[in-house]
Amino acid sequence: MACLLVTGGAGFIGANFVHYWMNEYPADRVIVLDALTYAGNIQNLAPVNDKSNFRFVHGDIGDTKLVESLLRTENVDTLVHFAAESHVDRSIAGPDAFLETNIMGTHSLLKAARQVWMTEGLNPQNHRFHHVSTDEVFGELTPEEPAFTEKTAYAPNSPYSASKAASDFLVRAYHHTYGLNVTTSNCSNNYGPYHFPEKLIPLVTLNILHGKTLPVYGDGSNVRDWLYVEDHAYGIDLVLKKGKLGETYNIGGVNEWKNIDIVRLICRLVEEKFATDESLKTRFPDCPASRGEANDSLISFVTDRPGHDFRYAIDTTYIRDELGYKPKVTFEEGIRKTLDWYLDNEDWWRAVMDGSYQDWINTNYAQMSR
Ligand code: NAD
Ligand code: TDX
Repeated sequence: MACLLVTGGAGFIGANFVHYWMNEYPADRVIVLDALTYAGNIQNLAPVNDKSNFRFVHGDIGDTKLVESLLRTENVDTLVHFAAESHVDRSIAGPDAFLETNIMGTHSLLKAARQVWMTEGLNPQNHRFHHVSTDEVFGELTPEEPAFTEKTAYAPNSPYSASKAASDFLVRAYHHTYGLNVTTSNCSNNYGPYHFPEKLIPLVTLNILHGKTLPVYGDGSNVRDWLYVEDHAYGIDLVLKKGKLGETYNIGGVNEWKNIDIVRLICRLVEEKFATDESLKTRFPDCPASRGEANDSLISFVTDRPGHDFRYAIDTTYIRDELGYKPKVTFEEGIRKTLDWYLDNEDWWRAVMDGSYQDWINTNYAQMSR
């Protein structure tokens, strides 16, 4: 039986990882450490909160003493580090929080792990620090350039990606210098349940339902490689089980899409849903599809993101050949599942959008944080 400390487990990918792990490995113990920033949502963990092998701790990864005490008292052997400031646009508007959490926060975790696992000798051999990172550290590609491999030089372009690159280097340094058992994964764009509606796919989905403008940056030709979030969890699982210490692994969907094509696809899938389910017209009267109109009439090309990376693409040869990784969910299937999830979980996104889940946290987290 393993005991995992999952940082940022109340966020989008972290929560999906917790659900994946507790389903796959029900005998393991999982502790989530999360500061519940605007992006963290305790409701994302509601399905597991009552389990005796789960614990939620409300706290900051920058609190090194708290992390050390959790590692000791819970006898943690595996730390999976998701906690971060993750939205590129916010990093452009205000980089400070990104440097604080993504760089200093990661360093705080590394210090705590080294102290407890190596200096104090709890799990001196059998420990793992897994760092969750992004393909954005490699910078941008032209349409012709080959996809990012693990050997591509780092060239981060936004304050977000620069802060993630710095954290990747710190993780590398703690392995090289101190011998901490680390692995890192650099993943492409994720989508799926619990995705915070400031990011492209949930934002577009919910704006269509409400008949609001769909803001497409620039001319919409920027390209991202999309991966269903459960397939990211599966990739991390393989790295934890079979990955080489000190190694980095790229995880991706080999699934490149122009932003404008994704937006048009979601417009079309919502129209299909409305055509087969009359009740949606009553629930979402402002959606163009409710009046039999085209959803893509909502598209508006807006001022581009400053420094907007043109294209990301991941070469997954290494993780495929070394660890046998292959995504399980096709894009068509994943995007339909995601749309269904948003239609089935209106309470979740309404609370996220009107901020009332923050009130809910204030009254309820004390009971959940134990
Ligand atoms: P998210 O913004 O949805 O969630 C981040 C979580 O971290 C939240 O629960 C937040 O409360 C928590 N957090 C933030 N600061 C904290 C702090 N100081 N202490 C403790 N908890 C804190 O992010 P996400 O999209 O789930 O991304 C998770 C990780 O995966 C990040 O490291 C991100 O860089 C990486 N990543 C994301 C994507 C993507 O497409 N979203 C792709 C590749 C890699
Ligand atoms: O309103 C929008 N309009 C738009 O055209 C938004 C929010 C985004 N976009 C574009 C910008 C990007 O080219 O869509 C693309 C995707 O944007 P985001 O959802 O903000 O994701 P991105 O900037 O690609 O970063 C994401 O993937 C890599 C995550 O937020 C990062 O945390 C992760 O590391």
